[in-house]
Amino acid sequence: MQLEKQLQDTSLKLYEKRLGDLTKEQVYTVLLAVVKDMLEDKEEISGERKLYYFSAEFLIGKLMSNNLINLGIRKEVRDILAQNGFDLAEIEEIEAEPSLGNGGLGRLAACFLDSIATLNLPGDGVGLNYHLGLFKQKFENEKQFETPDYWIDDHSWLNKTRKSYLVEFKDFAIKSTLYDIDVVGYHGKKNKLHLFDIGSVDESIVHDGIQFDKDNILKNLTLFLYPDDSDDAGRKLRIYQQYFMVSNGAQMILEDLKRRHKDLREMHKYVAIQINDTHPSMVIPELIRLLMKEGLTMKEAIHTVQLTCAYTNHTILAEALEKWPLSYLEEVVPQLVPIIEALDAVAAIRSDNPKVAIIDNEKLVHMAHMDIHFGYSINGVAAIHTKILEETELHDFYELYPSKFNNKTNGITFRRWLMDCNEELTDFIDSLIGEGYKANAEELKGLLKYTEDKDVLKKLLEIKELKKEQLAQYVYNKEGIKLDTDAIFDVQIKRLHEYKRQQMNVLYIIYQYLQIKAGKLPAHPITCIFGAKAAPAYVIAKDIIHAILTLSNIINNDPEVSPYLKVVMVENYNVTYAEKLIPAADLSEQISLASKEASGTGNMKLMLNGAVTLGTDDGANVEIHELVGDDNIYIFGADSDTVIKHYENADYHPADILANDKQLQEVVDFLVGEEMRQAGDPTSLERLHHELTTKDWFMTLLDVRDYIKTKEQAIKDYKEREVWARKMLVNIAEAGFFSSDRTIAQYNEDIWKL
Ligand code: BZD
Repeated sequence: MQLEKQLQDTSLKLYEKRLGDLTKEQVYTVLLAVVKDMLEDKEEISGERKLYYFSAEFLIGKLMSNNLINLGIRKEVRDILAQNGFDLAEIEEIEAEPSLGNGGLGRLAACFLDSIATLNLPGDGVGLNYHLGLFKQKFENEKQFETPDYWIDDHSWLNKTRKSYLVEFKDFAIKSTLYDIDVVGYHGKKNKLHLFDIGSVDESIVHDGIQFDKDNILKNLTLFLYPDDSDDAGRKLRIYQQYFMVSNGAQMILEDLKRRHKDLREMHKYVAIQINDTHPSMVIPELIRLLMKEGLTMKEAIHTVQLTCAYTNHTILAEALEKWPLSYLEEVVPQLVPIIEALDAVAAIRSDNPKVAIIDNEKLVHMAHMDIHFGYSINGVAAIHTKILEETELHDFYELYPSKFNNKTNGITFRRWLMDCNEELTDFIDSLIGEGYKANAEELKGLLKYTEDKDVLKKLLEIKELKKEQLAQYVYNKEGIKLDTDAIFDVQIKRLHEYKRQQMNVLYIIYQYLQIKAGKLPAHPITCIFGAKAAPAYVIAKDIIHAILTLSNIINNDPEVSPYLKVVMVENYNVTYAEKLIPAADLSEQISLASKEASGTGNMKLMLNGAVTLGTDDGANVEIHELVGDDNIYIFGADSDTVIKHYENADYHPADILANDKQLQEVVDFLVGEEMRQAGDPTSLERLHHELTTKDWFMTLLDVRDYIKTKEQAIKDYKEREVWARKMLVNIAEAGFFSSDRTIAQYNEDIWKL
C-alpha cells in the first residue's frame, strides 16, 4: 500500500499523471526515483575498520532488478505495475547498462560489493566513472567494429557528491568530482561505490568509432574504460587514469581518518585496501607520499601502508602483468618516482634475487612485485591458480614470503545469477528446499535428495526448455536468427582470447560440418552459441570472430546442414545478454588451455543454472570437477603440469600433430578453403590459419581431438533426458560453494578482519 502510494505520488509529481497513464520510459523514471529514495534512506554499514576495494573496473550491469531484489520489494513492484498495465521485465529493459568492465575481473568486483554489503561488512568500492564504458560491438561484413557506448543519462544511479580532491600531475593539477552509487545488501544495509570523474571530459572528441585525441588529458581522462593501449599515448593515458583513481581514493581515506581523529601511523588498524589486479597498485607509493606530507617518516609510512594493502592476482599471462617504464612515470607522476625507487631499494635489501626486483635492468617498474613486497597478502583466485603462482610464476616471492600467499576461490552473487536471471528455477528450488539457501548457499545441497525423483527431474527439464524459448525469442528480436529449442544449446561466452580457445570450438564446428556433409549426422542437433568482444587492437582475436561469423553464414544457410548444426554469435555480449544466455544453456564451454584461466566465473554461473560443463582441468573447473564428480562433468585435454612442461621444454609444434592427422589437417585447412574465402576475408582467414599451423601458442591442436571426442559423448548423453536432468540437478546442488558470500567471508576471515 505504502509503496503503491509512493509510486503514484511520484508519478503525479513528475508528470502530473496517474501511473497507469504514463509511457514505459516515464514508469522507469518514476520507479528509479522511488527506489533511489529508499536507498538514500537506508542506513550505512559502519565499523571501526573499513575495507576499500580498489578496482579499475566494476562491471555492475543494470541495477534496477538487483536493487528491487535486495530491498525485498521486487514481487510487490511487479504486482503494482501489472495492476497499472505494465510488465516489470519490460520496464527493467529500459535501463542503460553501465559496461564499466571488460569481463570476469570487473564482474567479480561487482559481485563482491553485493556480498560485502549482504554480509554487513563496511566496505566501499573505489573506481572511475568512465563516460563511455567498454565499446559497443557491431558486426559488419562478418567483422567486429567498435562504437561508443553512452550509458550516462538523466536517470542513472549515480549520485553527485560534494567531495572533490586535487590530483597533481607533472604539468597540471585536476580537481575531481565524486559520484557515488548506493550498494544495498540482500535485506540489509548499504555501502557505497565511489566513482571519480572530472568535469572537463568532452564526449564530442570521439570520432570514427572510438578514436579520440589521446594527448588531451583534460578532455579524455575518464572518457573510456581502458583505451586502446597499443601506442605510447594510450599507455600513458592509462597511467593518468590509474593515478587519478588511487590518489583520489587515498585522499578520501586519509580525510576520513582525520575526521575520526585517528593516528595516521595506525592507519592499518582502521583501513584495509584490496588491490584488484595491478591497475590500482600506485595506491601504495601514493599513500606513502601523502602520509609523509602529513608528517610521518618514510619508515613509518611504509610500515603502516604495508599492513594496509593486500593484492589479488588474476592472471599468469605475462602480457597482462603490468610493467611501466620508469620514464613514463617520470613524465606523468614524477612525485612517485623517488618513492618507488626507495621501495625498490628496501626490496633489494630483503632479497638480492634480481627476479624479485621492483625496477628491473631495463628500468621497468613491475607493479605486481611492488604489491607483493609492500602488501601483507597476495591471493590467487582458484586453488590451481594459487598453486601455480606459488610453485611456478611467483615461486621466488613465495620462498621469500610464504605466509603472505593464500587462495580465495572466486564466487558469484546468487542474487543476480540465480534469483534475478532465473526466477522460474529459483521458485522451483524454493518449493523443494525452502529459501534458506539464499542466505546460506551450502543449503543447495539439500537438492541432492531429489536425484531419483522423476517429477523433479522432469520439472527441471521443463524450466530449461522455457528458458531456451525465452532466449530464442530474445535472440530473434535482436539478431533476427531463429533458434531451434530442441537442439542442444552449447554456449561459450567470455572475452575473446586465444588462451580461452574459441578457435578450438571453431575447429569442432568445421569438423561437425564436414561430417554432416559426408552423411554422418550428429546424435542430436546442436546450436553453438558464442558471445565475446575482442580487444580493439588484438588482431588474431578479431580474426577468430571473423571465422565464427563467416562459418555461421555458411552453415546456417546450408539446408543440408542447418537442421543439425547452427552457429550463432550474438552481437555486443554484455551482462544483460549473459543474464539471458546463462539460464538457457545446456553445455557450458570452459575450454581454456590448462594453467591459463586463473579461475573463470562464467563456469560457476552456468553450473548454478543447470548447464553441464565441458572443460579442461583449469581454474575453478578443477573445483567444480571435484564437487560434482566424473559423472556430472565432461573433462578433456592435457593437464596443467603437461602444459607447463611443454612451455619449459619449448617442444610443442602444431606441425608435428598435423603431419600425423590427415583429417585434422583437412579441418584446419577448411579455414582457407574455397568456401570460406568466398564468404569471408582471405587475409584474415589466412592469418588465423598461419597462426594455428605454425605457432598455436595456446596449444589448440594438442587438445582438439580429445575435445571433439568428449563433446560427441556429451551430445549422445544429452539424449537420455532423465540421466541428463540428474547431471543438471547435481550441478545446481553443488554450486553453493561458489557463492561470493562464501568467498567474501573468507577474504574477511583471512585478510581484512573487519
Ligand atoms: O579475472 C579474469 C580471469 O581471466 C578469470 O580467470 C578470473 O575468473 C577473473 C576474476 O578473477 N581476468 C580478467 O577478466 N581480466 C581482465 O578483464 C583484464 C582487464 C584489463 C587488463 C588485463 C586484464
